Amino acid sequence: MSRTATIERNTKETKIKASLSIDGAGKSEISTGIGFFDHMLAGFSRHGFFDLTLSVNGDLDVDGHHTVEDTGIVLGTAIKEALGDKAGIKRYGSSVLPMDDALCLCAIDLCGRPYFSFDCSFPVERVGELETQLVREFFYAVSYSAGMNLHLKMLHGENAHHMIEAMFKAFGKALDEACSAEPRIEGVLSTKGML
Ligand SMILES: [Mn+2]
Repeated sequence: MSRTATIERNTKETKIKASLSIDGAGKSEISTGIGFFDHMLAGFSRHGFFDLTLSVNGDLDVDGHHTVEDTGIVLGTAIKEALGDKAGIKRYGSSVLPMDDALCLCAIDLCGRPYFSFDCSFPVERVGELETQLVREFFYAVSYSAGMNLHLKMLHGENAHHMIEAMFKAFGKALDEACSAEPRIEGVLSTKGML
């Protein structure tokens, strides 16, 4: 059974098409109109071994908010759809990822309930065309759309490019672990019997 999802979402603010394969090779084709955001999503894909095709046409004449938030909604929805009933997966995943001065912790529980914790403040307002305050909006949208507990904590960081990149890569690696198979599990890993 292939763990893939294709999502199309159109509003007056954004038009988004996305295809995600959980069991990929880390290949991506990403165009959001925000170069630095593309670079971050490619890092998520590469280091989590997710194949991701993503085309976003958003109202960047307003600002980047709708584009980044709606991309998070679509990615979270794709993760949820692709995972299906989550039988046989580890469910929990975590990563502490360094990138030079930056050190980011990411912990995930694919429990079906959204919970979001974000402990990070950036030293600058934007990196390239991406407003740094939108990073939180993106991951918040991913967490509630996928129905996951998501904790992100910057343990150290000075350079915002490194900090954000470490965060996206840590998220990719933690999610890869949470989605991966655990052969000792029969059914889903929950005493309730469902995730
Ligand atoms: Mn970089």
